[in-house]
Amino acid sequence: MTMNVEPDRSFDLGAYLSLRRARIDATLESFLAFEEPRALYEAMRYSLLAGGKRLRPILCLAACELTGARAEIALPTACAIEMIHTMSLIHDDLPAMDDGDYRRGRPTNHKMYGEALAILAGDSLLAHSFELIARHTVGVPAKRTLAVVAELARAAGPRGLAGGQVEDLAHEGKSDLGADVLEDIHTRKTGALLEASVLSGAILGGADAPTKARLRRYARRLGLAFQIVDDILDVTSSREALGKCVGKDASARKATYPSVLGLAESRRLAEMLIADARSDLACFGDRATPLLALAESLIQSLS
Ligand code: GRG
Repeated sequence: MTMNVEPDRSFDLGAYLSLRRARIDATLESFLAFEEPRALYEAMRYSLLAGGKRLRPILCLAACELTGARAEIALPTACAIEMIHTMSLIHDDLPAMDDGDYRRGRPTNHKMYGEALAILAGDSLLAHSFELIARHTVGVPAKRTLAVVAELARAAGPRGLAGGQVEDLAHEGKSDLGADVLEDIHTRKTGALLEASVLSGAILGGADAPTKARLRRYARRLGLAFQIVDDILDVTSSREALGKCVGKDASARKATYPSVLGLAESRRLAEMLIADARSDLACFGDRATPLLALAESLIQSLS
């Protein structure tokens, strides 16, 4: 049953997000200073520091704070997560994958640096992210750091991003997919990293098992709703508004939520998932305010 959780109207999500983004952007910059080979660092920094909503690191910090710990202890992990996400965007845009030419408001990585360097920039961001967690996580028992490494490696690998992408490519051009297949693809391709972002913050903060289970449910529902909203905006929004190519799903004849369920039903499903995600947080009271507001803002991005 969905519990009604009233949003805290006094919470200024816009101000919260700006502050968090600024902190994450500054830390990302410091974790990826130029070294040799300069061309490789340039390509890595080009996509990583190009902006982006920084949703995943913000979720990680918010989940850490929900446990009562300081967000600061999760900052290296939050930045590592953004590196893994950026790697997936660079690789997703490659000609062998989605063949995108515009991302985060600028030409895609391979358009700027060529395919070889784009692949290596993605690989380097992935490897660098784990080095960052191992070297820079302080004030946390090593067991928690190890659990975070396992959580993120799982999310990036065959059970997460990579596996979801393989499934997605395999189903290209098939318009008769069932909603269950679509859910499986997106749970891995998009949901796994969002889930791992929330869980990593909770693990670092020392969450107990029931807290982790509730946050995992919240993150799963949020992750699926996020992909549904992304699919809807690919149909209804513009390249200028999103900073990335739109309409590509239809031209690649991809099965998406709007193509399988229709726009209205997709929207209804996203709203239901967000309502359920919010009720997963009911027992946390005020400590869940940022996570609640983030879920709410996802639905508002459709209006
Ligand atoms: C090499 C281990 C390995 C994995 C790569 C390419 C790939 C496998 C997976 C693709 C994953 C992918 C790009 C999923 C789409 C997720 C999505 C909706 C991205 C958009 O996220 P936003 O809106 O983007 O948060 P910004 O730019 O704001 O960060």
